[in-house]
Amino acid sequence: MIKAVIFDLDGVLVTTDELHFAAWKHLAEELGISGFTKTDNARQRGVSRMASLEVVLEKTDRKFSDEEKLTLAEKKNDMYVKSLESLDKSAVLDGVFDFIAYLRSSGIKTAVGSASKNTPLILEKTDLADKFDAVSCGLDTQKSKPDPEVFLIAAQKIGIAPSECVVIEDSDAGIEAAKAGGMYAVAVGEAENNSKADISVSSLGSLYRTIEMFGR
Ligand code: B16
Ligand code: MG
Repeated sequence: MIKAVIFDLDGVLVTTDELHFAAWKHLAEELGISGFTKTDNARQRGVSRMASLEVVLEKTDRKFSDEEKLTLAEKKNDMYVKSLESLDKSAVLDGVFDFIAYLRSSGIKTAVGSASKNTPLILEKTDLADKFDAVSCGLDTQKSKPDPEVFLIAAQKIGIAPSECVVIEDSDAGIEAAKAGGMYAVAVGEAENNSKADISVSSLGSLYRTIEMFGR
């Protein structure tokens, strides 16, 4: 029985994945790294800001102290937050508003489970802030995906057992986190080929049927 759906944010609800990529690419170029690609960026999906920075730094022989790494991560975040200034609800992915409305009218709880510490800002700017029963994000957690903490906190906030939650994710780390937390995992977008997911869909549009399949 499915009683809640927990949405990842970046790449599932909104298109901010493109903005993360642009900011990391910019930082990489400033560090003299020219070949920072979408393939590198795919490994940053769902993981924390500091873990994402390591993906960039793997591409240079230069060594950085922990303090310098914090400064670099802050610099990337400043660029990223600047790029969020013009964000509005046009960044919300196709089918999201309709799917959330469907879930809520069916009595299924909704939550966000995102690694991003910018989650409240993004939800506010995209008109999604009042669409969820709870939000769990990088501001709540000590460990990042693939650890299940962010999803377990979301489940706790809405008072639903993990075994009655479905997580929708676009990252391999997120699919792993959902399964480690004892939840159903639906892979979308970039994670579509992840074999650990219970179900893969190309878009949220096909999820109406998916929820029915899980036995509502
Ligand atoms: P921030 P999600 C994740 O969001 C992104 O996919 C990942 O690339 C990013 O490093 C992480 O948030 C932290 O974001 O720097 O804004 O705190 O996919 O878990 O919604
Ligand atoms: Mg994501």
